[in-house]
Amino acid sequence: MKKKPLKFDKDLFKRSVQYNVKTLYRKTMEEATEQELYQASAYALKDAIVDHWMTTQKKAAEQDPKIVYYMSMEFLMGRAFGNNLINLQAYKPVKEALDELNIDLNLIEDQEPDPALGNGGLGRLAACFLDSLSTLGYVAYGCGIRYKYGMFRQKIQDGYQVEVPDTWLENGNPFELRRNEYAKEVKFGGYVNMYTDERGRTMFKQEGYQVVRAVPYDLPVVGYGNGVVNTLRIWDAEPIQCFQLDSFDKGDYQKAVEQENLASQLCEVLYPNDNHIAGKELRLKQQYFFISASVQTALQRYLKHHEDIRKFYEKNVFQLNDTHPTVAVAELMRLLMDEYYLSWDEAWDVTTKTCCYTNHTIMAEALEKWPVDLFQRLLPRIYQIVDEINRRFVDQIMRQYSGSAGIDVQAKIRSMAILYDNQVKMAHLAIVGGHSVNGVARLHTEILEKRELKDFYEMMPEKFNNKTNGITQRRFLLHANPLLADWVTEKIGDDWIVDLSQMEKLKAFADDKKAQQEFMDIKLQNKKRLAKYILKHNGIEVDPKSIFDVQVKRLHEYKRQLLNILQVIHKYNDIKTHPNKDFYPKTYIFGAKAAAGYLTAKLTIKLINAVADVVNNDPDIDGKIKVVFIEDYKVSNAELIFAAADVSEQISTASKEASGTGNMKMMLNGAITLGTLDGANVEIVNEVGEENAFIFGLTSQEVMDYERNGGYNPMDIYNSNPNVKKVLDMLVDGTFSNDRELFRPLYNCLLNTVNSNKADQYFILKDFESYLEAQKRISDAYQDKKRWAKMALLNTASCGKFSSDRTIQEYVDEVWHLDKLEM
Ligand code: C3B
Repeated sequence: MKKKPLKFDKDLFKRSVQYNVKTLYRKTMEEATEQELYQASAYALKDAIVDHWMTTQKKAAEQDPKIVYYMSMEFLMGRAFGNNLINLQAYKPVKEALDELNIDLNLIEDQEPDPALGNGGLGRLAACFLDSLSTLGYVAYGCGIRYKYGMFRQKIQDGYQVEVPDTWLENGNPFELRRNEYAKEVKFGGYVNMYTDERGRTMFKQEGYQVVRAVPYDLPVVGYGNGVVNTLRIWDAEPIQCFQLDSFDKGDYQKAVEQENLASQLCEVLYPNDNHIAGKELRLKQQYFFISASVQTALQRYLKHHEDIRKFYEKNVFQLNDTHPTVAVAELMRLLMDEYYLSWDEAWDVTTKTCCYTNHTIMAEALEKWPVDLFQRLLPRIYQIVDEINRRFVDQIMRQYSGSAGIDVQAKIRSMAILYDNQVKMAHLAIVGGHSVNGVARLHTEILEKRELKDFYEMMPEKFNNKTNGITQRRFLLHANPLLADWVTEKIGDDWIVDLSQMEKLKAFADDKKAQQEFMDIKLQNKKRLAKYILKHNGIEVDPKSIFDVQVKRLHEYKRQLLNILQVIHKYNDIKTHPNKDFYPKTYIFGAKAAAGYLTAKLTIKLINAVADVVNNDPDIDGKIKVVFIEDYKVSNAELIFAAADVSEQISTASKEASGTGNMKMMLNGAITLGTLDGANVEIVNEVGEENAFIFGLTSQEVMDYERNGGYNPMDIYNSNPNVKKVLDMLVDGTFSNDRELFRPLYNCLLNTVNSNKADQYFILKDFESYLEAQKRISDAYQDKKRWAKMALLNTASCGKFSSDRTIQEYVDEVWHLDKLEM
């Protein structure tokens, strides 16, 4: 039976906008600025959402379903206004209402700052998961931090990245609700006192600590068309009001000031590192801060309607998004023992049955390890608990393996202990303290089991499972690409919006000439839309008829933007030396932020821009290739970019990209993958067929074999391959900079061992020829219009598996066991 669409009162919305303009700004509609009109509209929309939000709360209280707390340092939500309209099925009435008020919906949408409380894939995945949880009707809380400054805004000046603070809260956030009544205290530092309480129990008490007040702000997460509204709860820190005048006398003045400082610093800024840990003390404070507040809330919420805290896990599950929230294991133990008087064994039973951990990377520099002294100083009681967890776990290792023939018990302890080498290993804590460990794509999970976490897998195989990532089609097709969304609906109906496997039905149109033509026309329209954006923001004119070859993602050596730009340089040489060779025009589009302290990444951005300057302005090239670096890549412009991509560059060194999700977003929009057999690319190729993707390069097995044998010698390639030699020499011969030494570090990375990093540790030169050959196959394929259209269409038709709805349903069925809310 077809569900009825949600009701939306258009007239009420209209009146509410007018009323808001008046009461918020004391202005008439004509006087209001675009920003004010946005705010007034957003508040009006929030009114409509709040009704559903309250209903959801009420039903949840009645039905008492099991719920998930998705704990994450990052939620890269992107703009809320348009997405909420979509999920409320209110896009049309709101557009009409605004039209009648003479307000342009698109302009309004553009007034919203892009909430960027995340770095990249991991944060965006969390946002997609929340969307799917609501849409599937599961009760969930996202738990995170309300950073005052999110991911920095990127400016490109003279080709260099410049970081500008992201002041997303400048005008307030109309969608958020401050919840004073749920504020919590979080304690840092001091020491632990042991005492015997009146009932003769040994108790532990933290004293001499600093305390901050955690204040939650709730954001609604609207499900598609079902009236379910979940909550993203992000915490802000405030000082506790304890600044008493007599504190001078008590010598507490200094402490009071420190406490204020701590509160004001805690939630200032998101650390802008992706797949890399800076190891800063403040970061650990951030982690404990939002975890302590969230775990306290979860326990209290449960006890409102339940008696026995020992059964907490029957109604609650914590999913730890990478190791960043792992301190939750020890915090839950602490609260259960110190505040709710459970024994160690009872608390451990609850904790392990509640916690689950997702691993998102095997990059060594992303592994969280905290120095013991820092951890102990900052979290003395938590440290005691971790120490005891570790002691018991090491005991268990010894019991299990001592006396087993051929097993080195000490080696097992070295590789698995939580405390070792004066470090607290957060991944180990997460594995030991929970009942589920998952990777984010089949290949990634396999590498975890066979290599990275081999010893854990052997000891506790039942914990390990795979959950291949997914993305929400509501944002990345329905909102981002309305032309294609309408076309799909016209062909196969609109069930795909909540069931992406329906896309398969499009396969029937793969050879249909008319459908192919329509599909490619839509792509062209989207390319024109992006070309306009590029002209406006970069001042570069690009030809929408050229192949749009797109690599947008964080800048990281393992993602190999350098391989891409080296290939562009080669193409440039090729065109200059063979001006009459047949060549189909290509536009290479890049977008990427580099972590502020990551010099190689920043230099790569400069190189891309320098190459763009030379190539785009060389009359010999005559527009055959263009290079565009899109400034400030973020969720909002990503939506435009994905819709316009012909080629999706997914060229990480095989084994390094845990999954990738941009690959799925582009596939959904009919782009063809040019990639290595890495992460979820493997599964993409599996779904769409090898003939509908362009695969190249070393396999993960080959990469890992080289790594085991100490790498390879890139000099051999440099000396034997004239193409490679020429391209590399151009980095240091003044072609792209008057300062010949500017790009020397990149040249050196590729050819020499630098700071214990192997020469070309990401196998760029090793994969170079194979990559060129794949690029060539693309140009050939594109010139066969029918063939390309069919391939592109089949990509959209084969993306069913990559919906985050599927991923979430797998988590629910295999790990979380949540109950669906009945609305
Ligand atoms: C990323 C990985 O690099 C991606 O391969 C993966 O698709 C996403 O997570 C989501 O699982 N990742 C990240 O963005 N930040 C990290 N610190 C670690 C992994």
